[in-house]
Amino acid sequence: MAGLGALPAAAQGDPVGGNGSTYYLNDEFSGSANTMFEYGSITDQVYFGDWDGDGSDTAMVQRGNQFFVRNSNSSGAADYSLSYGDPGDVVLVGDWDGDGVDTLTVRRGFTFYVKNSMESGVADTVINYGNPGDTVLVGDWNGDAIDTFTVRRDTTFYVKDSITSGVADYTFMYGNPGDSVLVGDWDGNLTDTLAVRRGITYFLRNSTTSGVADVEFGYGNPDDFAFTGDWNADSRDTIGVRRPPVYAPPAPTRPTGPAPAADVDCGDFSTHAQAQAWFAYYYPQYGDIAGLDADDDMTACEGLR
Ligand SMILES: [Ca+2]
Ligand SMILES: [Ca+2]
Ligand SMILES: [Ca+2]
Ligand SMILES: [Ca+2]
Repeated sequence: MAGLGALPAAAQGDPVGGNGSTYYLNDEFSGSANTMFEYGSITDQVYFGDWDGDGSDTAMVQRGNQFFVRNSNSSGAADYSLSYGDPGDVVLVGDWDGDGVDTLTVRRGFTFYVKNSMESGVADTVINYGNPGDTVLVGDWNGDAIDTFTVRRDTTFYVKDSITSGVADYTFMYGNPGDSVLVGDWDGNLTDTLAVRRGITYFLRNSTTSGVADVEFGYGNPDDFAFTGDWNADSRDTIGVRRPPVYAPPAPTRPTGPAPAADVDCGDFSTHAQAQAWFAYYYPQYGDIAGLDADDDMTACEGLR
């Protein structure tokens, strides 16, 4: 195991959602944050995980099929980047092999392409689970240090304890159909369980069985976007929030459908501004499909300046 012998962190494996570049992490089930930092841009897709196996979960942003990883919960630039999957893929984060390091899985429909290293390359394991429209949660439901998938349908959770194709190992019910659901190891017993969030109130449960909340507390603002992880490497997961800017810009217009033909080049634009606008429109969904940014600095067609 990498790191200092700390227990593997168990972050929520889904994207954080929302917008904003300011993050408030809370190490207790209390009303006040312990840590605040800025990372990435306000429209980035953001994930939290333990990328270096030191026991604490930190941020990663996704732009196209590139992932920019930060290993500390402080303001600053990415420590490294990698590419995985295709631009527009939704990824899940977890420790699929129990080595204490969180890595990526690309989900396409009900097929999961599991990768066990934070390196560019092809999947290590491919499985099928659930239906294409299902909501999927990631956690270590049985305490064997390996994160696996649970499918949510309304208030029923279909738990699978291995990275294999097949039916659920068991099911349980929690919360209401419209609840926002979070995953974490709230009590430090090595198993992940659920919380639901209603406004600023969090209802934690410490077992994957049907029943009522064990812990209830309030944190943050109603328009925050909540996520979970172990911020201080004490092997207990707690809540963090992503706070929208005071004047949130409208969500950027995104292209839909298949990528456009990539036979565009810098000679097709008369100004740098036109080339940059074309690049900025397609890049988040499809990457640099036309090769306008040969030096990867996010500035297209420098020659037109
Ligand atoms: Ca791992
Ligand atoms: Ca497990
Ligand atoms: Ca637990
Ligand atoms: Ca913690």
